[in-house]
Amino acid sequence: MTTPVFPNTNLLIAGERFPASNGAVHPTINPATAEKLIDVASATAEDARKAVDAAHNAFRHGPWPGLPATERGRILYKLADLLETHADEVATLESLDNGKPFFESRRIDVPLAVEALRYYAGWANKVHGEVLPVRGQFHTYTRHEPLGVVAAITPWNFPLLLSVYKVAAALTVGNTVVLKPAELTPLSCLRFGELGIEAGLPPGVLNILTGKGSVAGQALLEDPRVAKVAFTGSTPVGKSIMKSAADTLKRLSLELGGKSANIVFGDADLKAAVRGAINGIFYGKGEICTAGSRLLLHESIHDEFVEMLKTTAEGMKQGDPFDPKTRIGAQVSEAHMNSILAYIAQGCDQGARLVTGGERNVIGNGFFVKPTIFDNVTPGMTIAQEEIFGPVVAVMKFSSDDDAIALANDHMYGLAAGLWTNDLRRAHRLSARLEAGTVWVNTYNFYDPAAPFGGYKQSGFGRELGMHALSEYTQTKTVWIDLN
Ligand code: TAP
Repeated sequence: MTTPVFPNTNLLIAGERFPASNGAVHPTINPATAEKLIDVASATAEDARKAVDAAHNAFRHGPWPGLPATERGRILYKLADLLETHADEVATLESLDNGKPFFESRRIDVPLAVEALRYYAGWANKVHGEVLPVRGQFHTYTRHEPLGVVAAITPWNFPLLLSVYKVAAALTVGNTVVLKPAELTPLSCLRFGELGIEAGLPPGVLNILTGKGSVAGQALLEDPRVAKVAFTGSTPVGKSIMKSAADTLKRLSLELGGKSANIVFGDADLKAAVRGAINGIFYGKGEICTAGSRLLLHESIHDEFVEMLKTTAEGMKQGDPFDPKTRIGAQVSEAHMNSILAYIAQGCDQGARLVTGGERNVIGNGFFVKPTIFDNVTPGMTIAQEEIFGPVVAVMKFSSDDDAIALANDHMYGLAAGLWTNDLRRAHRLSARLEAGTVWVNTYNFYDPAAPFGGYKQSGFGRELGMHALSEYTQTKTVWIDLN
């Protein structure tokens, strides 16, 4: 493990560091050992107002929105380069704070964040308006203008990556940002803020407000100067954010929970599908919004598949995130581990068959839950309905395409789905019928900054990534000039 270099853990506001106005701090904990890492400033509502002051001032009076677009792009490219240079260090912070294997944060989280920055840096000078063919003697054109201050509120499962998605898209078109990372995992975002200053972001363009969502986050929602909230998190908090944002009519994008169906047909390449099912549920220790937590198996391959799944799950090394052999890390907190264990108990109580796992993995004091497979799950069971956000998969059987689609779609969430089949016609036909924002065919959990991502139904609305996300951070102005 690279020796951790902790970032400055004060708030980053207007390019300067401040403790919380009341001096409050909260500890961040290493989930793999239950030991404290470091104390981090816990922002008050007053601090949130100060951060919005800074972002608003930077938007109204600072150079950022009016910079030549190529120059904004250049600074974002520089930020990407700096993040790449410091990838070991930032990935170390991410794994220490979140408990995910270092090979995931180093090979996936940080490189994807770098790619997203470069992707949006490239868009900086490609967003422009149009001249309109209106009636009469007018020169009429549109401008795609930034919104102003964007509050980005992010969860603990991909602390850096989900923050960078929002920050990169918002900044490239000239907005300023107040980023409120999850209280449990603030370190990588604090380091990112430092790199932002080094890259040349003017003061106030990117402010980092660590602390509680119910205090600092809520204050951002209530501030009329915040034009937009970009939120990733749970569906219940997303709903409360929508209510709070209504008072000042903020624009919103909400990336919320999921209970995604990963569907394996009888004609699939079973070895590949097992790998996909394992990756679908155990990558990120199941703390992934797109987790393939409902595994639907065709009856013809069900028994064989469950056996293969069990053998693979039992062979996965769990433990120290910095051991290169580790494939499954520690759950983010003790409270979250206990919530997963409570869901497992409900699964047993409601009659699902526990195939493997089902208990805490006692490794020191870490918050480890063994990879868990439940078979004979029925759609009404709690483990088939609720997002567990842990390494727990619910296996269900189906007999026909219609049956599979009904099982998959009959759910309040619609974030993602997987299809495993060698029948191309079935793949297209069913992709169209699935009520999900992303459908993966013969792959799972694949992402790219060019591919838009977001939910159907109660998994939220708005899209991150791709060119589609840019319209979430701009507003269109029409200018009429009378030529007479
Ligand atoms: P939440 O509890 O919803 O928290 C997300 C963020 O919102 C945190 O920064 C949190 O701060 C803040 N927050 C909480 N209450 C708030 C309030 N009243 N006002 C403003 N901000 C508030 O989610 P989580 O437990 O961190 O993450 C897990 C959830 O995120 C899962 O449901 C998962 O599906 C979802 N998720 C979705 C996606 C996509 S892309 N759809 C991706 C990843 C995760 P605190 O840390 O202080 O609570």
